[in-house]
Amino acid sequence: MQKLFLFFLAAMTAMFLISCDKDEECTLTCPAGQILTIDCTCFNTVEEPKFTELTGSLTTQTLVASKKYLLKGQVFVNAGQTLTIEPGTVIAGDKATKGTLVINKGGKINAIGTKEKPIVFTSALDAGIRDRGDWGGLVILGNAQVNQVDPAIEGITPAVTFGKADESSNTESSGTLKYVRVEFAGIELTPNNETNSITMGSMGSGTVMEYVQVSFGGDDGFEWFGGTANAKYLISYGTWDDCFDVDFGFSGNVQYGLSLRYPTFADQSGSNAFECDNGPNDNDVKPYTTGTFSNFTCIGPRGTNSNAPNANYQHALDLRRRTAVGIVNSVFVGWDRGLRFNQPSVTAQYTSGTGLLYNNVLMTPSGANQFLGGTGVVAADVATYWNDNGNTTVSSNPTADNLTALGLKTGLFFDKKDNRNYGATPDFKLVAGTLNAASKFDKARFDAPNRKGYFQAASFIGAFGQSDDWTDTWAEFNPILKVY
Ligand SMILES: [Ca+2]
Ligand SMILES: [Ca+2]
Ligand SMILES: [Ca+2]
Ligand SMILES: [Ca+2]
Repeated sequence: MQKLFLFFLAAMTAMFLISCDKDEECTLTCPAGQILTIDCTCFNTVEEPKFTELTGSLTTQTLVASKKYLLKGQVFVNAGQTLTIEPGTVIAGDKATKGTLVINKGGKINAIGTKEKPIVFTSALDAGIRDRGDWGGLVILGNAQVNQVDPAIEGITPAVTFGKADESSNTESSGTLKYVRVEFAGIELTPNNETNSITMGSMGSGTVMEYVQVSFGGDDGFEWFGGTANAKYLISYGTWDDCFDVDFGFSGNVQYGLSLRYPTFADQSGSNAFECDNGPNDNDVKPYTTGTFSNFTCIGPRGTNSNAPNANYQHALDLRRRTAVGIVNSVFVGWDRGLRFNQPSVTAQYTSGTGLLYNNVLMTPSGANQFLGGTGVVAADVATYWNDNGNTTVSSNPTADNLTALGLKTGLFFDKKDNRNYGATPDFKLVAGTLNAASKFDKARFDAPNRKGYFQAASFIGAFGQSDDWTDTWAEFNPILKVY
């Protein structure tokens, strides 16, 4: 566009100069897509393509920061191929063809950005008009263990299964994602089936995933289906369904996570900070979903008493169908409903010590919605488990006084802000308050071979202490207006 503007400027100047000299008639007629220039020739008005298109199956190659890329349709990186992406590269997803990037089993993605030059997967639409569901999303599949038989991600064609029943590929690597953002993903691939911003099916523990933000997705922010991969420093921002969704026997470790909810939209399936299942039904299949999440700060949709969130909002923690996830050293504020054990099988996992909720802080209004039970679960048993395992409850909506007492800053909720107007550089660092207490990793769970040594000591509960805001520089909190 700038090129065109400069041309017109030059043309106007020339026209002025020439009209002063001579007044010759030009009778040339230009074809469609061209305009007549002052020297009586036709000039091509078609701009150079903004994007380099990526389609079909990609062979091993590097995407460079000097170009912008467009995913058209479902784009695969198949076994034996590696997609490398330079720091600062922008990859957009095409809306009409539901652009989606699928790293297939045995394929790899090496998207290693830097704090100053993150790699951005985003909408192909211009700043100001981007929205959730502008494209598919990022799907990464591997061969690590899963508790379902040959599961597939719905809507991916040709259908690709992921995972193995055994542990033989548990240390596999699907590559590295570092300083990466995924924005406006979540298009509906098949009816009522939106993609997550990032879907991980049986990713192995050799995969590295650190500093990854998903924003304004049309389904879950991050969803794990089985696998053993670990991650650190995740942000789920303004997503539609669940911030963190865990299924099919995922057993990895994740430390430091932030989620922030926009109050007026949520999914009909019920939007939760964590929605965790062992499987699609309550069957007793192993390995159990024992993934362990430590140091999460989950800021819910209710910023003030007077700003009621969308009615599809549900729980801070919705634990379902025999799940046994570990959630520790984390804080949940701004959720009208607290913790639900949805089946008796969930209660059994936690009371037996297979699942673990430990050293967490939950701020939620007092009453029947603080602790909930599904059919056959007594809510009082949920409360008993919580209270007996070193967890804390603050019985309140997130009032300024109560947030300050915890050490949280009070302006961190979306509350009534426009969704394009969250602070550009929010500061999540704690101030003095009760969250300045040591994270604890002294349960038997942390002695398991796949966990030992993974979690870092922290002098705080939640994702941030007083000295470091790890979202600085690379994360983007106003992506709707960001010009790429
Ligand atoms: Ca989902
Ligand atoms: Ca979900
Ligand atoms: Ca799920
Ligand atoms: Ca949900």
